[in-house]
Amino acid sequence: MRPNAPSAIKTPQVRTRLRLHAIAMLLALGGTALVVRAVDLQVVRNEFYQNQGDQRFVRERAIPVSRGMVVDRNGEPLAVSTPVESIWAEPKEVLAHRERIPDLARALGVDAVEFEQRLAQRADREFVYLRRHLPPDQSAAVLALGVPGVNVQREFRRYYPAGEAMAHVLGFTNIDDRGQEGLELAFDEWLTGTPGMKRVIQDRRGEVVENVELVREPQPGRDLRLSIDRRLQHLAYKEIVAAVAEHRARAGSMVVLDVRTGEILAMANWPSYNPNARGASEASARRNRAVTDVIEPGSVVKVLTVGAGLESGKFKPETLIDTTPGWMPVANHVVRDIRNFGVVDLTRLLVKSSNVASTRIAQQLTDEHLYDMFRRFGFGQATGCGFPGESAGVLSAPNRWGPVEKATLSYGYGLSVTPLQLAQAYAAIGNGGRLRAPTFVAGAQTPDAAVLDPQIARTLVDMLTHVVAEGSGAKASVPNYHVAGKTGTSRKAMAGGYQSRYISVFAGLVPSSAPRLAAVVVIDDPQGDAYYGGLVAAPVFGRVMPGALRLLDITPDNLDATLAGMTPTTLPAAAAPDADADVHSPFAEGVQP
Ligand code: 59J
Repeated sequence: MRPNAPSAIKTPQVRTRLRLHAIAMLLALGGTALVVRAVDLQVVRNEFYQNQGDQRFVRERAIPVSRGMVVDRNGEPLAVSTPVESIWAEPKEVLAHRERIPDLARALGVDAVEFEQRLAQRADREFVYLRRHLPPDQSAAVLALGVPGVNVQREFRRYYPAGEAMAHVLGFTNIDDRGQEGLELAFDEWLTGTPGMKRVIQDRRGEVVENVELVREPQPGRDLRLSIDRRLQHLAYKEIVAAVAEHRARAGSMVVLDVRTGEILAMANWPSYNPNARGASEASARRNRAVTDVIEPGSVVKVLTVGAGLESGKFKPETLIDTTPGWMPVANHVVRDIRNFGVVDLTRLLVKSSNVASTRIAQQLTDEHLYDMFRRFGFGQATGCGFPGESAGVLSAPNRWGPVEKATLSYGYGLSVTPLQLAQAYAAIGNGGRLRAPTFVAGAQTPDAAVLDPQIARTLVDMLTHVVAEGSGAKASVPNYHVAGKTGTSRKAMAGGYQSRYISVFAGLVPSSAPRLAAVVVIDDPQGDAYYGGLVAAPVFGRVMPGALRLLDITPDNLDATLAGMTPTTLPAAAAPDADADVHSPFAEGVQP
């Protein structure tokens, strides 16, 4: 201790004062810090913390709405949304309880390490799905773990009770229940509705503590009633599957229309897929071929050529056409029949399916008239049924024709049509010459257009009745009903010309006396011994229609005379049986030009 430094000598009083001073200084400093901190929290960073608090506790939550049901014309379900549960999480919250992750991963059926990585990558998000579309009991097991930040959300999954039979027409939805294909896509807005929105207070586990307000009223999706008859659809699908299998064909389609309304009663295709487990299916199996795929129709369009001939006034039903010797040159081309049919009237033209006679009619018509006839019956234009991806087919304009194009068009080549277009055209013939856009919606009133004189339409139906009664369409016959129809067998055009591959077609109307149903059967590339339309496609019509007529309660027009004591009066007297009516006769080679 040094005497010359008295100031340094601290008395106990002085020491105490200093200590107090220091404490006061510290307190003052601390106070300042607190004030600064408070200002920081309450003023400077107020917004940030308020948001954080709000984010944790006040949330906007969607009020899920279910997608509308699709039902058949009788109200039978075709597409229904079943409730499922999706597990979601706030990644930060879960990561804050890392020790629970292995249990959680096990309950979710995922690898724990990958699961944690995934959460970490999405740590800045507030909402991450862990598993979607779980049955309620499974999601309950996950929730029972009580892991903070793990929540459940009600969602809907589409189920298609008619399975493969209806798959192409309905299409499907994605995991968010939005339409992706088919009618699910075409009517997506109608079916979807609008989810509601509410503001809620929830605790840290995501449980709703309080509903604060309704932000938006939920608008549930609306139901859609289709024109399809589910029972008839199953019948058509079953017979298409059977015919394709029997003839080892590549594909097959059938369309059944209500002649008077244009309603599509059935539309079936093979190959098909399971719409409830779509993952495994190939894209080619998912096409609604009846609407998206085109064929060269061949002979089934000859009835339009005959119709145009009658319209022209140059032909009457009994007008005779000489087809001898069964072929004819047209420019640098030869039009051939399978045999020499000799002299035929217009009914025989259809019964025998003479390419030569069709060509002779076409040669008497102007190009414009023939074109206009095909055009009026809907060829080359989408039908307006509204199906996504519908093909319009191709009908080239007369300024692009030469004599060969005109001739081949008259018996169904050089144009392409969908099975639905063919059915629409036949329905118009059956409907007294009034064409209607086909529709998938029950009770829809689509406008109709007069495209043919009703008298001529009636005459064509009667002629087509002979094709089934005495010609190549015999296997399309239906007990107790008169059937009108036409078979066709077209060689398939591919790179390198027309091949020894075929499309077998039948287009028909029933009952002939007052047609109610129009149906088209297309079997693509039958591989068996039989490939004629009369042997491959017509029998499908013959197997489906009895059930269809019964289901729709359509009165027979051909009851056994002993039962009903009546005979159809609208039909012309049956022609004498024809010695040429053998549809099994081997086809002469060398039909190609
Ligand atoms: C046919 C064609 C191809 C395209 C010919 C069918 C033509 C033609 C060039 C040979 C099989 C075959 C433009 S046949 O549908 O005439 O339905 O029960 O594919 O004629 O000129 O080996 N139909 N079919 N023709 N082409 N080009 C007959 C007929 C028809 C039947 C049978 C036997 C053809 C009675 C088809 C049926 O009416």
